[in-house]
Amino acid sequence: MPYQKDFLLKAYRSMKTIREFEERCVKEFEGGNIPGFVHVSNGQEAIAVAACIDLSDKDIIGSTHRGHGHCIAKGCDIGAMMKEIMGRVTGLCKGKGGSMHIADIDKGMLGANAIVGGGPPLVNGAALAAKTLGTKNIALSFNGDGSANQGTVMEAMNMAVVLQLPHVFVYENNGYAEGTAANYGLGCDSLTDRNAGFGMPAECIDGLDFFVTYEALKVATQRARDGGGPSAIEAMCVRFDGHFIGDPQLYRGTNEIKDARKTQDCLKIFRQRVVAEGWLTAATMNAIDKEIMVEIEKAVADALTAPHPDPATDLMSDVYCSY
Ligand SMILES: Cc1ncc(C[n+]2csc(CCOP(=O)(O)OP(=O)(O)O)c2C)c(N)n1
Ligand SMILES: [Mg+2]
Repeated sequence: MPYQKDFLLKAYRSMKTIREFEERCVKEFEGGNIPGFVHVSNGQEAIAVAACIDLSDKDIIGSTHRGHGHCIAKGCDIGAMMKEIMGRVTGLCKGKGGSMHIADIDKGMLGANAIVGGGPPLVNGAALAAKTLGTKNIALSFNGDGSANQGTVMEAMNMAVVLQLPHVFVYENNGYAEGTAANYGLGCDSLTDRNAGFGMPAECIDGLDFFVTYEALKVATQRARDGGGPSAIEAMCVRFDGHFIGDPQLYRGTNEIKDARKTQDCLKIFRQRVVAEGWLTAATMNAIDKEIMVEIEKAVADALTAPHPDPATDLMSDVYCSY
């Protein structure tokens, strides 16, 4: 078999954890337990996991406003994440960041980012540091289709080519930027052609297929590690929920989401493939599902009873960072 069993189990566990974590965030938000604004990434799990599964903690990723899946794929603790999302002091960022600002430097997770297009310039910095220090580590930015049209992203792509940085630009093309269709927001026919125009290898792949995505990422990350410079991968995918939890999604077709959940579910596609190939059994994956549900239940229960930050002591701390 072309993949180790441990690898397949890790990939499935990670994707399924993201799925259930996100579905639970929807419920907790609707129940009033999560403050602010939350963007979930269910439907896009294959890309996050395929991109991160081979990375070390020293390899850096930069995320977006839709970042829970990237954090989980990079190894962040889901208990600490749930506390962060619920604004608790024992959260990953002491409850001060919330859903859109989760960071975990120990895991190489540079941060989610509420600024669309804010990630790639920071990830260029991490890539430049790796190149300058000769660490052989790489940096990877996740980007939405909408963010591709931001000046910051284009500047970062150009700079990455000029400096030949070990930066892999991953585009999660889920068809929408808020309510704007990707093919309306893009001024040319193909994002991938435009990415290639910056002077880096660029390809468009099926982001619903974990294996296709993994193989493409493997080539791009190895190229970066070997000093071959940046690459861009546009992974086509589907956003199962609204732009934010509570989005009425009037801009989508009546059956679009229902159909996508039926026929464009990367987890179902993964399960069908591994069972058909005889690589994993349904029973093994069902057992993992049960374990994940227990972990998520615990993460939520712990978060709900965790203390909030204390304005008297926590409000003015962590405002500046010193190096
Ligand atoms: C600089 C900036 N402009 C606008 C916004 C508002 N905004 C938040 S998410 C978003 C759409 C992003 O779309 P995309 O990059 O495709 O990511 P997706 O939400 O599909 O994951 C916009 C316009 C923002 N947060 N930052
Ligand atoms: Mg999008």
